[in-house]
Amino acid sequence: MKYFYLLLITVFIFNCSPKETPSPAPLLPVPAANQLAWHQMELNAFVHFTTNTFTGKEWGYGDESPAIFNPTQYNADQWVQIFKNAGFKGVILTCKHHDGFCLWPSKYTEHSVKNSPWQQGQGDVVRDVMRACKKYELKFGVYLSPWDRNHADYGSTAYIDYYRNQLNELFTTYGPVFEMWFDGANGGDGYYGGKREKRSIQGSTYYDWPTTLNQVRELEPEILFFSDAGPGVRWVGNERGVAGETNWNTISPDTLYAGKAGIENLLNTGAENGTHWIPAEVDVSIRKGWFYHAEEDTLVKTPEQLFDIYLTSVGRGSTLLLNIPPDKRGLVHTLDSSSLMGFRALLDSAFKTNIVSGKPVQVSSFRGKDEKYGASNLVDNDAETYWATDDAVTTGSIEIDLGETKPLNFILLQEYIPLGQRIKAFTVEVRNNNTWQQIAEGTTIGYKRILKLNGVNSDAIRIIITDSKASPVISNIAVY
Ligand code: FUL
Repeated sequence: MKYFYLLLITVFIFNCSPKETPSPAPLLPVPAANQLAWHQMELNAFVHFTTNTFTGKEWGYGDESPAIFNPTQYNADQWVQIFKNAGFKGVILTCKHHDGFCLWPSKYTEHSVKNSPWQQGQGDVVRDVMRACKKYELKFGVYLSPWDRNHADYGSTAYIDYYRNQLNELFTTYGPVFEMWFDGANGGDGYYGGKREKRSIQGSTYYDWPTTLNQVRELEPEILFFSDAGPGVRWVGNERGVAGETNWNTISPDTLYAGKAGIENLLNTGAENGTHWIPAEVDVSIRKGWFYHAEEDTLVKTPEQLFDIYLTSVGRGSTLLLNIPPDKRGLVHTLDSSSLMGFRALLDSAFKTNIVSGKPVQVSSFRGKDEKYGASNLVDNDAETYWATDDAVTTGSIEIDLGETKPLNFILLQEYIPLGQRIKAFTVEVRNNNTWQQIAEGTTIGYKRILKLNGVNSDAIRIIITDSKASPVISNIAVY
């Protein structure tokens, strides 16, 4: 009998204790762990450096002599230290561009630094950049152009073996590698071991990417592959630094492949009901070209231009891959580094003081009336807590009292993307003399969305989620 009462009491206590409201079910597809880490990097540096730096070309023909590669004051540490100071989190190096010249002493070709006068043929740019990345704690990534205008076998299966051998060489000699770039460009003509002809390949099948990717994954399981179609990260569809104002991280990759024409608009916006999480990466050069050319010294993007690019890339939920090409000396030119430092200063000042941090927030509703999903999660500076609504609720409003009238320059919103990308449309309103006025609107949010508020004065701000694929889940709102 004693035990019976004990059991009754236990059942009673169990039923009275408050039930945990289950968190929202993920809205598939969701990012993999390596994609999530990539989103959080936000700013990466791209480095284009090869014989083009010395010939003044953008696409070397493939007949350049290794003898012309001879930087006089080369210092990869200088590059990476500048990138670090600018706030970059990773570096992707063109280990081989379309001209086929290899920046490491590959045993599979003579067309490499081992036949250059530079460091008496003992130099290795890939090794040096990797080491500098370790030193400055940036992640290291590689670009290995599939199109090779130097190689005699390009166009046949023998070249695919060559390409795979080189990947094997790179991934067993250097690393870890966080991202690998597969460029879709192919202009057809080239040196091709002296044949000097045009070679066409079938872009959808020639490279047999699945086999190649699996080979690399065996050596580097966490790697993210970039190409037009992913599978880890997709191209944003332009080289101007502009992600779609509507930017879904999702897309259906089955009919896409690197280099396929006519898919730029789709890549730019992604697809609301895409089957895979393949976020867009925004690649753009600080200069007109991808390689250093002295005559483009006057065309280095200004800090203000770089800041605008930040808003149209990171501010639209993408990661920015900004190309900074070393010059003929093998150094990042001061024009580029000054511009980068100016850019950093603009970022630091624009996003210095989040005036809604810890402020009182009112929301239209929150999930299960459970504080775990309450409004304060939006302004607690904790990326792991979020505001969420009940499953059936796909709209809502968030109102933040500023306590006094202040000029507002930017609003920054972040969805909790481990549960998928959900929000389709929202508006931003400000209050003045007790009257609300809409001052901005947006569509998707994703990992991060930043909207300009142009210094409008206000004593409260309201975000209205007007449409969402599923109940909205927002981890962070900041106002500057
Ligand atoms: C393009 C290439 O053709 C350019 O030279 C550059 O490498 C850019 C990042 O990708 O497809």
